[in-house]
Amino acid sequence: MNKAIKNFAKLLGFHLVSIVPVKVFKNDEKYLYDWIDKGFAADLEYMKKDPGRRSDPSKSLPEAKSVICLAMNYYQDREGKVESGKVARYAWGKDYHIVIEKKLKKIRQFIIENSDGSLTKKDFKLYNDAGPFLERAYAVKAGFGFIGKNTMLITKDYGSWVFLAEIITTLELKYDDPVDQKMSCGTCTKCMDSCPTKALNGAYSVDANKCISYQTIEKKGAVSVDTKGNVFGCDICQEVCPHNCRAKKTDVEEFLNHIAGPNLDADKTCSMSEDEFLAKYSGSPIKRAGLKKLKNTFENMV
Ligand code: B12
Repeated sequence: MNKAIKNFAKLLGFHLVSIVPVKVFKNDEKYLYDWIDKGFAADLEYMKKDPGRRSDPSKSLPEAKSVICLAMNYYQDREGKVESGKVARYAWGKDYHIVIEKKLKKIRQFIIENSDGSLTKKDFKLYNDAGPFLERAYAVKAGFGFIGKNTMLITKDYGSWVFLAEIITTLELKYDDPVDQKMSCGTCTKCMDSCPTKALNGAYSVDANKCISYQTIEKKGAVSVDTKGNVFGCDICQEVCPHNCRAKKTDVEEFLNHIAGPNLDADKTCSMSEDEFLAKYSGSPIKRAGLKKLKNTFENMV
């Protein structure tokens, strides 16, 4: 079953797959509580709600035994130098939540059909970003890579340009024994030095209040920092990372077929009606910020 699941996930387009037993991440939990206590979660209320669930999967699925960890490469090159209206790479094509959720459901169905008949959907939790789960901590356990000073999970083959997802199940599986890839940031501090708002206020620590990604996507009011031409998300701490010399162009069609693309035009965006916006960005992550916020971010751009 271990091999069959991994083969099936690869066929669906996942680039990394590893199956590990459930674990409570006590150390990472400390970092999470500390991060919340310092106010670094800003207005991300979902991060403050019962944080203990994030380090202990059995709080969401009591009989949880195994975690199938998955990663998907989404990297694409930005051609030419654009100074304004930049969109973070993760949002150029179709929303990864939609793309990945479909595939997670297919894997769940595959497992149900290929097991002894006792499993139902209730024996699974499918997580991808929105789940109450420390995804990066599990990705390290799965052997995908290490956590960099920019807090990103950095892999050997794709750098940090991967989305993470997990399937938690009550099914006991044969587990992988990931090899430690012995990678680290060493003495490099390029990400911290390059973050224009100093959101990376120490190694392994992001203050969401200052992070351009939070400011341009999640923050309810207007941006209060110079977003350096970024209108939706920010990739600076990944672009400067030397480990990302290993980035490879994604082969996922849904990401290659652009909806928003690498940048938005200020005039076109600011003259759009709400209906035009919803029609153009249906299925795109851009919808999360909403038209009002995008217009506002353009207006506040230096
Ligand atoms: C909240 C959140 C945000 C917030 C806060 C970011 C943050 N660093 O916490 C905001 C809105 C700012 C954000 C931005 C982005 N995000 Co985000 N985000 C999340 C979310 C939902 C939770 C992260 C979390 O738990 N934060 C709490 C802190 C405490 O945890 P952490 O940063 O992961 O830190 C871990 C380690 O650093 C470690 N740690 C902490 N201190 C120390 C100290 C030492 C010494 C050591 C060794 C370790 C260590 O402990 C923590 C737990 O393992 C996850 C999805 C998920 N469910 O996990 C996606 C996720 C982390 N985001 C993701 C992405 C893609 C982004 C952006 C790149 C998007 C963009 N281009 O704009 C940026 C990157 C900014 C950055 N450098 O983090 C991906 C990252 C994939 C990867 N390769 O790592 C995730 C995993 C979503 C996904 N499913 O793919 N995000």
